[in-house]
Amino acid sequence: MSTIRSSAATRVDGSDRTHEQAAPARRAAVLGKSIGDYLIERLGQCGVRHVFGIPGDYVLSFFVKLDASPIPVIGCTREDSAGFAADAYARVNGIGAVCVTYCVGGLSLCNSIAGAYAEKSPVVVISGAPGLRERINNPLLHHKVKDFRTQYDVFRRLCVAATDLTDPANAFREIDRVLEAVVRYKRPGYIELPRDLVNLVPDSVYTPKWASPASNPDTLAEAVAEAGRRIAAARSVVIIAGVELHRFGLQEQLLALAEGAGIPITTTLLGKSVISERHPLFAGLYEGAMGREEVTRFVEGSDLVILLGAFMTDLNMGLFTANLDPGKCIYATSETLRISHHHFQDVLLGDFLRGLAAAGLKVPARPLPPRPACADAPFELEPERPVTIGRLIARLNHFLDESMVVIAEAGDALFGSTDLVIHRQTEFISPAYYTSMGFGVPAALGAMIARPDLRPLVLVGDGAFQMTGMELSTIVRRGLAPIVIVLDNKGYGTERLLHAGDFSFNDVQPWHYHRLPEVLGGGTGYEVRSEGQFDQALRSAWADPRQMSLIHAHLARDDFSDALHRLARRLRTRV
Ligand SMILES: Cc1ncc(C[n+]2csc(CCOP(=O)(O)OP(=O)(O)O)c2C)c(N)n1
Ligand SMILES: [Mg+2]
Repeated sequence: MSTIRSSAATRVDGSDRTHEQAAPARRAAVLGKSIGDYLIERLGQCGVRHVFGIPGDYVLSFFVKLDASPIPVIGCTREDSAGFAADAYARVNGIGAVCVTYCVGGLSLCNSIAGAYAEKSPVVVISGAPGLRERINNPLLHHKVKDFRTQYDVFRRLCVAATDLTDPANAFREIDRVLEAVVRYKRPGYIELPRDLVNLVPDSVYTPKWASPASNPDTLAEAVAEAGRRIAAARSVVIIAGVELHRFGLQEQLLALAEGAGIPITTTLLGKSVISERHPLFAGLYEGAMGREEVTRFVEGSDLVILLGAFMTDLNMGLFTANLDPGKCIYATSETLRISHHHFQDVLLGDFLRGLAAAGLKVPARPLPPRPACADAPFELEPERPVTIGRLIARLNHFLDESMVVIAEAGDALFGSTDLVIHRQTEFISPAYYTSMGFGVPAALGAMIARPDLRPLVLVGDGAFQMTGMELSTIVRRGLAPIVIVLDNKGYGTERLLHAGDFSFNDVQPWHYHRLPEVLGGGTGYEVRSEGQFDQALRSAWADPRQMSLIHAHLARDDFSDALHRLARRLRTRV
């Protein structure tokens, strides 16, 4: 029996295969397998190696099956956290999964899965449900909301594909349809599994078909030729690289094109770290008028801007202050290809990149914009000076190394870290478009389960930490060792800056965050107020890779990063 190749696993092991191709067809017929076993087998073939979640009676028999399978369950403290963990796992591993019980678990997942949809993270959601035989005469079973389809109706809206398995005869086909869409579109998919179907063996024979998307060769050739002519004719060319290059595993193709032709690369905020920020062609983070002026001028003054896998979101494009004339843009994503005002269909992003890289293009060299001052300037520690977000980031710039992954929460953790210099690809994980608070700590769990060799450095605001920071409990239980920095500015700093006035709704209870390890039964806490203390804590945390470190950094209530000041200036007029 041939098997579906794990497209996710290929990227993790560093091979040059991309995620763009869906797994190839498995032709052997399936007979005598239960629906639960089939789902587990297909998850594994798609590259899922762990499932995050919390059990419940409607999903218990499937959990028991998972427990006996090569795909262990990583139990979490809350379902939304499990969703964030699965999302980060998917970003690192190529695909992730979360498994919960009906409605009380599933509906708690909505926000995390909405974020995964918005930011293209391929997460498979599996929910238990009342058995089909239990539903006759519409009884009031526990966890039911309105009718038995309520949760399915919600997830249909949040996912690229959804199924509530109500007919054993087509269950295998439905499972494949959802998984295929998740792999192909890099968006979440939903599979609702009634509890009396888990061990049921359908009596029909099923022959899997797994369609692989392909470019139309003539359209591809025309698109590559037109783009090639424009690149060859331009005097100044720049690439804006977006997050899809990471999701589809196309970083090598990007580098082949950029290095071959000598084209400088900027990235969007969501695409930050899609290439190493130490690469000689890296020209900075492009965020329209919200970003650094030198980078904005460099991009907007170019004759030709090549946007690759970039979402035109408000935060990516500096609240739409980006000044990009479509007439001088090539805009290629997994969903669309536009060269100036010409639109092309049926051209895969990877094929387009490979075609351009093979065209032997060369563009005139030009000086790149200077890097942010804090990236290269030596950091002069001022031991007595109170910690500020700007100086904390500058210190971290000299601390990051190849083994670390930076996870930045929504809030000034994200905006401040736009000035971090990321050494490698995939090293910066953040909900930089959907910007849900609560992502950071659970994401550290997900990233470490996916890649135990990576050490997350989590930057999280005090407000966000109070939402899902208790996922540290799972981190301690599993003996994982992220370094978590709680940026304690005594409340919702971002909101404070957006609207003049001192409102108590922006305050949070000041916790003794550094004392949490005592409650959790593991890890070390550090409380820091000065640069000297921060430096010491960072060094001790780094030297202790066996357990979680929690650094509680006191900041002034009115301390904000430069990037947040720039954002607030733009946004204040709207809120
Ligand atoms: C789940 C969620 N609720 C509310 C918001 C709106 N919001 C954006 S930033 C922010 C404040 C964040 O506070 P904190 O985590 O302490 O970070 P800081 O802004 O202080 O750096 C809020 C409430 C959000 N983005 N996500
Ligand atoms: Mg705060």
